[in-house]
Amino acid sequence: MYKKTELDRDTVMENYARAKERYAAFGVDADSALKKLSTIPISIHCWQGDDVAGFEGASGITGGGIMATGNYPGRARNVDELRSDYEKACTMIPGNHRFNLHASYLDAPGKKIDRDEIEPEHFRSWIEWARTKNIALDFNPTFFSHPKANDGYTLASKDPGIRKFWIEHGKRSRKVAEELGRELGSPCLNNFWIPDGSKDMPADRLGHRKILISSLDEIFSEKLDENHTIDAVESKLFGLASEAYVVGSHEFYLSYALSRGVLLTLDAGHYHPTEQISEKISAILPFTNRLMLHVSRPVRWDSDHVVILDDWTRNIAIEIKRANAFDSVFIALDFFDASINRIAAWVIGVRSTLKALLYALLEPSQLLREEEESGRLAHRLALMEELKTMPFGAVWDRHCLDAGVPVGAAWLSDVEEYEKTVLRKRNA
Ligand code: RNT
Ligand code: ZN
Repeated sequence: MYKKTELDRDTVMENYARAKERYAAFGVDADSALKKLSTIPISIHCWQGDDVAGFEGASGITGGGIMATGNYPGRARNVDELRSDYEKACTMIPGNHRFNLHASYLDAPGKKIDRDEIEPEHFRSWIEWARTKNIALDFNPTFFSHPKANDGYTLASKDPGIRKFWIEHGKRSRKVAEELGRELGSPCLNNFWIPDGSKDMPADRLGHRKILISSLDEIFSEKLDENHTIDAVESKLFGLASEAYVVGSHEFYLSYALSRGVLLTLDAGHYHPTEQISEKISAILPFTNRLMLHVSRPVRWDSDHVVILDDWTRNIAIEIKRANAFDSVFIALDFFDASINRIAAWVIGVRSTLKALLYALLEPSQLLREEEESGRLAHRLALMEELKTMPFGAVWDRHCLDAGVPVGAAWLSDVEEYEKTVLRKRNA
């Protein structure tokens, strides 16, 4: 069993000093990398805390082609529990980050507010909470876990009544996002993902896509101040029960985003199994100037496993760094694992994403490019491999120390304690 071991301050500082020299030999300044890392906000999703259940009375996600699997005890069941769980996670995560809400996480106790009735007021307590934490909020309309989404289509439905309901939800979500952004002084990214599609071969692919275009155009027809909110659309390849056809495919939303000037969201789990979104960044950015990412980990399918420091995540960070696009590529997380301690899931996912960013910031990108341009391709490959065993961990430890969060695996004991004293006392 893991026994808590603490690296003392002096050891962290000494290790860092040595690591700094090693990186300096490649022309990389570790101090600047750390400085830069502390300025990059990650949009951390609320839905890892409660298996995407939300506060409308559901005990878990229903429909929509996504699924949270597992029944680890201690899921947050209400606003207060979700907030305190998240606050606990933050004590183990370096940096100041954003919090990403879904419309289904409204705070309207005792009232039944349907999706076409949401108002900024229902998110007032989130604004107050965020203000006291000095963080900004992002938002997502919720087009799943609802009886009106049960037939597989929402905004792309051929039923005018269903369509009208969801268009109203989309419009209202923009008003909420606008208020969150205005009140908290930072543009709220409002991400539209809809589950629409079909289990088996449709007879009319084009029809639904034309309907989706007109629904989205209607939702986005009112111009809102981008200082307050920025609309985004997220594509997908397939979902559970939408295996044969997804209306909002990659080509659909790429074209929509380019022609309408809205933000495009690339989710790491929404492509063919070997297709990496890192490769798409440099292909799309020159045309859009900005992008949103859902960093996730697909295991064989869009399984939304907890993000780890794997090649995929590292490649995403490296591409953003090489393009010097930290201000124009917005990094959000999207995973939900109900089979392990949910606070640990948050901490592992965010820390791993930050590690990937730090790894990228410590890359001697200019040197690699020079080797490439002068045809020394073996050097390029060799250096990329050598970089993997550089004392990267010593720089990461220093980052945690500076940020006042546990160094190394020491945070595990904190999670264990919280599980014992808080989570295990909740009756699921
Ligand atoms: C679903 C999309 C979407 C959701 C969240 C909960 O496949 O990835 O982003 O995971 O909105
Ligand atoms: Zn996503």
